[in-house]
Amino acid sequence: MTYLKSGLAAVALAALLPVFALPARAADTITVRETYARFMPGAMAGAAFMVIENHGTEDDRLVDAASDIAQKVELHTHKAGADGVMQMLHVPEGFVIPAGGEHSLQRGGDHVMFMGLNERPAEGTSVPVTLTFEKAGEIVVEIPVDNSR
Ligand SMILES: [Cu+2]
Repeated sequence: MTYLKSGLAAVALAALLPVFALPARAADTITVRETYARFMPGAMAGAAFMVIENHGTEDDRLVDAASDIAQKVELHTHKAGADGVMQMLHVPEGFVIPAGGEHSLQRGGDHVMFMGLNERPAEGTSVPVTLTFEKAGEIVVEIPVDNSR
């Protein structure tokens, strides 16, 4: 019983600590929904998609993404090159999330790119990703792996 209690206390503490570490504004202004990630066979890379809502009164900007699952994580977009072929581009300045609005990361458009996967995440699991916003700070999201989308 003592073991169970201390175990629960440890779990509760672990659950609370990251929340305290986050700026309060993150939870107040930014909400992330409809997350999913795809990891295609044959490539040690993948991408994550989501809708980011900004409930604040000022525009914010997604400026970085990080995860332990890959050696490199970047904010990317798709753009037609001079030859009309769609190319992926790194967007170091990130994506504006308009005040009172939302911005979608979606197939064929803006996305979070994972390069150099440490191992391929299994279908049905989830991958932790830390999103960094210019004003709201860091938000950790668990993104479900769904290769069927
Ligand atoms: Cu990409």
